[in-house]
Amino acid sequence: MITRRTLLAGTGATLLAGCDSFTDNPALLSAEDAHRFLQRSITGRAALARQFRPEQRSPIFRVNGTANPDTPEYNALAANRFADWRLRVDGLVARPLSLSLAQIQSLPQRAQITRHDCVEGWSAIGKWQGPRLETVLQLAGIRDTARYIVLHCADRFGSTPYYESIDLIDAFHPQTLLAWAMNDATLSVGHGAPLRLRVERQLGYKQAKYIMRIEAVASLAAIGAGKGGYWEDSNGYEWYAGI
Ligand SMILES: Nc1nc2c(c(=O)[nH]1)N[C@H]1C(S)=C(S)[C@@H](COP(=O)(O)O)O[C@H]1N2
Ligand SMILES: [Mo]
Repeated sequence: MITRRTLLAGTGATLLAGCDSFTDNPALLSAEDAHRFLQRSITGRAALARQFRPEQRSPIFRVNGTANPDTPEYNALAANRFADWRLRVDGLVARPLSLSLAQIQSLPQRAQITRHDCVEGWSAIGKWQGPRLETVLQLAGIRDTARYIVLHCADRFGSTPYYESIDLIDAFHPQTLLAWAMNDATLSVGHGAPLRLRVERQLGYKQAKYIMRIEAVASLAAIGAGKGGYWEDSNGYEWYAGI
């Protein structure tokens, strides 16, 4: 009878060459160890970002990237205080949605005070409020073929609208919000009105402002140049910007 132990004993020398320990090669782990290995890897990404006290908020929170989309469509929406704006939720979902700001504000809410880190070398602490992205994705009935969530934004760089994407671990993270309020006030145009993403374990450029559409996809290949985001496609930024 070939047990796991005899199998490993027979092949161990070659299999283990170059490995400091069993855990260097997940393929050699028992089911229980493999489960623990996966659990540990996932726990890292599921961990909460640090949250701060109200008095730790930054007196000045810089506006970065687009400060105002300033397109005719956006200006018309802003002039009416976004009463006519709708968030589209589509792609790999059972029930495509078109949500008003009032509907988004009436969903269960979460608020958190977190630190934003921009790759350009500045950070700021602010309070964000909105429904969890997961709540909206469940409402739309996200399909099990979906692997990524793409955020399509109202502002353009040249002729290209800003876009970003995250995977489902980040999309379902408890601190991943569709924020419509910042520091207890309705989001300003500078900070992404009427709706922006907060994905707190990621760098600044993943925090998409001016969200118009959320698309669930199986692959990023057909989005922009295929690297998952505006800066990823145009400037070689890393798609995974976890911190
Ligand atoms: N739509 C859109 N989202 C965006 C950007 C942008 O230019 N357009 N800039 C990103 C970058 S690089 C940063 S640091 C943050 C800045 O957010 P803030 O203006 O609220 O500080 O938004 C991110 N999200
Ligand atoms: Mo940034």
